[in-house]
Amino acid sequence: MQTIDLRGRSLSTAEMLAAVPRATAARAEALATATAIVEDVRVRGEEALREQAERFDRVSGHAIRVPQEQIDEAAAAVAPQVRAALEAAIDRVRRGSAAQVPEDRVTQIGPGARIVQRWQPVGRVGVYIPGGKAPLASSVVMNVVPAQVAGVGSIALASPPQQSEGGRIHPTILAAAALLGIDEVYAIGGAGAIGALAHGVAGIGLEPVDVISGPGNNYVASAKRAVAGVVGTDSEAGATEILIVADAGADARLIAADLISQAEHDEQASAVFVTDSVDLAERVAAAVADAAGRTRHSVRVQAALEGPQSAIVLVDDRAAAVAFSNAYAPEHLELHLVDAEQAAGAFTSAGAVFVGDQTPVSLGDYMAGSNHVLPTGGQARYASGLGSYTFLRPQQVITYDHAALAQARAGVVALAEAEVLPAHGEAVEARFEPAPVTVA
Ligand code: HSO
Ligand code: ZN
Repeated sequence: MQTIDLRGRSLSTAEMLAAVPRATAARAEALATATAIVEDVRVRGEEALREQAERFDRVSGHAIRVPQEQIDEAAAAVAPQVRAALEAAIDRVRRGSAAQVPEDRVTQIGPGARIVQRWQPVGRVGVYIPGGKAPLASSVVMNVVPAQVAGVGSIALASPPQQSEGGRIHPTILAAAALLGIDEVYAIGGAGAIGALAHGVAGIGLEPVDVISGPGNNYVASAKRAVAGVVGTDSEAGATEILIVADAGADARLIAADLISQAEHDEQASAVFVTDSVDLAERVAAAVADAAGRTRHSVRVQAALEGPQSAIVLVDDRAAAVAFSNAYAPEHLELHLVDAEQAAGAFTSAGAVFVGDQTPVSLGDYMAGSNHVLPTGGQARYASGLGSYTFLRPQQVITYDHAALAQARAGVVALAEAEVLPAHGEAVEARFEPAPVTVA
């Protein structure tokens, strides 16, 4: 890993970001391709899906709507320890997600004037789970549970047909779906799946959804952009990121293990370590060099750690570490600090904050009860991770009686006249005029 020494320099946000630039996806070409694929599915439905499956997944003649027996079989066949872990994860994420459902609130603006702020679940959600480098069964849990907790009544899941499984989707993904009670599953991959969920596919009985969530590659992310305005989507997922802030007393071996754990996802993953201790920086560099060569996916891990997007960053002090982290706005932030709990309040921009050295990101990936779908690429400056609120729409319900309307009458008329929209005022005035006498 490269070491970048920012000590003695006072940098702007832009300069800090330029010091450790993130890998950027080539969006233009992917967007053009994904848009064409989505459009083809919208127009030609099942025929387009079958052609795409042959072209991209090398699969043909498969069942696009996964039969219930296959879902049941997958649940029965999953290894007992994986089943137990999935069940525990579901329970923990369910409890974590419950806190993300706001209470309805009533505001009394005046006597007889009431606003209810309520939270309405969307009607139908499509969850996309990729098949690529890793079968992300945990992502099934992280997307489906918050939607269920939000009260979404209808959930469909799509995942690519696997050539190695004879055109079925990955069995662990199917098992996770079964444990969550999902019975509407489609073997459709990539941008085509996003098009199918957004527009529906009449031939296979797939009804359009209201919100699509779930991870995916550049083409899937681009397809979500292509269906913007048709459905809601979760925030755009980029390569995984971890930023660790530590002080002199931290354990270099644990820091190295956590950097490597997220580098394992992708060659483009970012692993950034920020400290004011030169000694710790050297020990972490050595620990990473030692462990990265021995891990199962060492080629991928080393590519991520040697890339310009990963670095050990030396800063002057705690304040500089906070400033760097908040500017970077990492997907995952770990604090290995003596006073980690008190310090956490200052780190305001991160998808999720993992406090203390016994709270690794990989715990959050599976079992913490928090959600692992988090904003990447600096989106944590303005966006949040996936949660029950992703599937809820805040909606105001307004109720005034005649006396309360009378209180607001003059204000409506004055503003309506100022905006030269007199019919607005007249609509209120109509309530204060005697009803015309109708002669029979
Ligand atoms: N760390 C990933 C999520 C994940 N990890 C799924 C393992 N499985 C999100 O950035
Ligand atoms: Zn992970």
